[in-house]
Amino acid sequence: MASLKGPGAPQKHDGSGLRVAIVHARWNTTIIDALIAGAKKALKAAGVKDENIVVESVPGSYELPYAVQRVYAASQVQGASSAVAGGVSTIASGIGDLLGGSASQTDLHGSLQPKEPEQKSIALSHAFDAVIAIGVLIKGETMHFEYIADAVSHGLMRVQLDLGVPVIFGLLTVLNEGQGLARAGLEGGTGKEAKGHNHGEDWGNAAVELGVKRRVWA
Ligand code: DLZ
Repeated sequence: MASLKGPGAPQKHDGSGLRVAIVHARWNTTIIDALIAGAKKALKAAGVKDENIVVESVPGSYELPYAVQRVYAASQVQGASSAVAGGVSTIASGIGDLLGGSASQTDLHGSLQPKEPEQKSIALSHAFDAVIAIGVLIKGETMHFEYIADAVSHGLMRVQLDLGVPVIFGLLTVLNEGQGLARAGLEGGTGKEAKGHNHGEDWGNAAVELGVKRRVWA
């Protein structure tokens, strides 16, 4: 019998004109990586172009609301300046630089050299149509989990309402690693034997649906 859970049969939406950001935490990387892969798979299946999917990371889930806010704001500035310049332009510095991430590095002689920028090319046609925030919180022995889960949930809701951009809630709040692996399609292992539903795919589909509907609702 089909599961009663879930968003029902997937709706079909054309994502070919959308720009989507994925902002993810790095804690619990194995699970995170699978969720990102699932989200990207769904975005691409809906027609979102590779160059219009921008991925940015932060250390932990607690950092997600601020990072989503900044990543979206940076894309608004880029979108506006490219509109003034008359069309689509690209930069080769990566959105990390827009977040103040162009760190310096020390060379062999001890002097500080600017770090080579990552060569990510970002199409600057317009601001992101949706942002997917991905994090995995695993309950420990203290109240830490409850505080972060609550703060991040409220933070992400606030960001999407304040900015008027869909922020897809990709925060898993699980009681143990097994529950996280199962929700990333990694039940039973990380190889070919892996099974289970990857929730990242749902988040990719939700980003496309909301991105398209937002234009209609504007
Ligand atoms: C500190 C912490 C702990 C204990 N657990 C998690 C977790 O399960 N998942 C997660 O995404 N982040 C965790 N963090 C890190 C916090 O989210 C945050 O990065 C730090 O408290 C620094 O603000």
